[in-house]
Amino acid sequence: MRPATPDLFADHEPVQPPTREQIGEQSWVLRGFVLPWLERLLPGLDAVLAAAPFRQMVTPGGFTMSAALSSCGTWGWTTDRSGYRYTRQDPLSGKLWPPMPEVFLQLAQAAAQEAGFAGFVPDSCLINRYAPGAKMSLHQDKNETSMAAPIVSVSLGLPAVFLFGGFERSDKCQRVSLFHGDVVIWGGVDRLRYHAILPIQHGQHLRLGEQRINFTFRTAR
Ligand SMILES: O=C(O)CCC(=O)C(=O)O
Repeated sequence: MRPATPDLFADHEPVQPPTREQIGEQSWVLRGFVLPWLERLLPGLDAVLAAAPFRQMVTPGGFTMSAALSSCGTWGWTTDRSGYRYTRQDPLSGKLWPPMPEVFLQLAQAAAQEAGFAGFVPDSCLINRYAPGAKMSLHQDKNETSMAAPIVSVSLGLPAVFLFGGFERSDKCQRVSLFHGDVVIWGGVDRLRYHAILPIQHGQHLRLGEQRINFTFRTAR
């Protein structure tokens, strides 16, 4: 029998076995991969945000990013008028970025391994918060010292359209719909592919409300 009221604490997504979609020679989407980790992941997220709350950063060009950011791990990705870079300290508090919760590391490593990147050791987890209308413009991830490690990107909350392009800004992009619990991994020959997030549509996610949260795991140094 269906419950009379919806269970606000249940995940809305139907439980399906995780599937793997290849979007590039060394690029994969792991559908629903995060769902079994969620109950351990969200308290870790709360702890990181208590120490390093979301804030909107300014690009070197003087634009305020629509996504709000936080970070954990040894290195946090930051931007201001003087450029994009990784820092050990949170520029807001002057303190070290909070440590990466063990469950974050385990999830990132398990996802990387599933996509053929065994031995991934991220030292940085950028956390992006997108309210409806927020987006991430087309870019390459190239502030890292080495391109040997993959990027592991976790989606939670509202859905998004991820654009996955080529090696030139003008290359045609694939449109990949991402849902709560999906992970995208790209590395190796695909490591420098352009990518973007289209503006998030209005909606309510039963677990995370009116937002999309993304974790981007990288090896910065
Ligand atoms: O939110 C996403 O899925 C992608 C984030 C991203 O591309 C980045 O932080 O560099």
